Amino acid sequence: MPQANKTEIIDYVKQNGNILDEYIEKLGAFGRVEGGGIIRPVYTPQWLAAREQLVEWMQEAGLSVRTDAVGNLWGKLEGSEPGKSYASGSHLDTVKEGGKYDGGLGILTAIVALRFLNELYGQPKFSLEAVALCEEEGSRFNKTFLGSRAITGTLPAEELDESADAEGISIRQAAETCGCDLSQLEAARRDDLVGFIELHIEQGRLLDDVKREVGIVQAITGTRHMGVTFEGQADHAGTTPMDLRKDALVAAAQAITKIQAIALEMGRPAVATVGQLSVVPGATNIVPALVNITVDIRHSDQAKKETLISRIETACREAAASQGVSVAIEQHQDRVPALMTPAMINLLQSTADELGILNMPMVSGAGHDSQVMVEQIPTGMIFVPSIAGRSHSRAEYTPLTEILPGVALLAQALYKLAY
Ligand code: HGY
Ligand code: MN
Ligand code: MN
Repeated sequence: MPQANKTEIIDYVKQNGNILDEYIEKLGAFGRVEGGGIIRPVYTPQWLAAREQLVEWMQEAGLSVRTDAVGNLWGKLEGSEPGKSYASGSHLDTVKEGGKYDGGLGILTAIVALRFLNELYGQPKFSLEAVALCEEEGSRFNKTFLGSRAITGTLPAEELDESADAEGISIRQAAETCGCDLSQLEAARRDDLVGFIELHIEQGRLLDDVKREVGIVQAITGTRHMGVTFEGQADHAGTTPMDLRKDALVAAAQAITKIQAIALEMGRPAVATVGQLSVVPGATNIVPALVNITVDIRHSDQAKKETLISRIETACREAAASQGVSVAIEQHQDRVPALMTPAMINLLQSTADELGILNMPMVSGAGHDSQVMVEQIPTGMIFVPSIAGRSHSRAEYTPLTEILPGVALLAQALYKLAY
């Protein structure tokens, strides 16, 4: 068995890694809108077309390709010893007007790493798989991690019918339009996966600030998503005295400023974000009757996350009471902080050191499929820098020169695991 020496992988990645530039540009074109952001929610035509393009690149890499019940796309480099696989990948969907690296880069680097290992060393002992996870962002349905939860057997079938998009289309209906056979949901569970590594952009500015080449993720923050509805009373804007109103929007506005103050007061890494707000009936001359907001609450310490949630819920109730309106709080999703697998952290850390790749331990403020995968599969994450920390924005950017060290680390780690 040829032994991968340190410079071989690095040199090969340097010589051949520019294929990633082409892949990133082409994948980013699926769903690109005026101005440069990408809209590629799961099970949309642009999502399906992007997946078709990945099929081509996986086949060019010498991988055998298949899709599972929820539309995850798998490219496999069959090992000489059947029965267990190591996988690498990330999510194919994007946020609204997102960048071209979030998720997509993890898929492309997995394909390229397997292609390079295949070209350098041929068949591995254990199978290696690149995976395009169908959905992570929750940008179409208010359910997230559909792909990784199907793989870990933590996506209950009823969820496929519980959640609908803005047009009232359920997850099941949308998936079936893309040819998914959801009767096989159980079979999407992968008990033969013995390791998962996700390469992802940092989406923060630490690596860029301190000029480290890669981050070795130790833990991923815990996240709570909730919907808060303030219900007041629609009234005439001209004839209803200020002291007799039940104005749902004033209540929401008070709650929003309190939410920000609470998270600021708790201090980093506490964060809380009101990302969506809708007003009904939503007319200039009508006192707002119904206001919906979404709140994204995160902390890497579970107890502090619970405190943050409880203080924010209290603030919403107090704001509602101050305006004489009612309030309803609905939990959309909750993930506890996830520690990456120590053996995977050690593998990535030691391999980065061996390859002379400047690295540092990091906690992720962003959620990732790895926090789901790690519940059942030894999992590790590699971060590459985000210039100026920009992400979930068309300004998202990472130059190829700052991606390639992560690719070399990924390839060498997978080599150690599977050859
Ligand atoms: O929201 C997140 O942290 C991830 O991008 N889904
Ligand atoms: Mn994202
Ligand atoms: Mn992501």
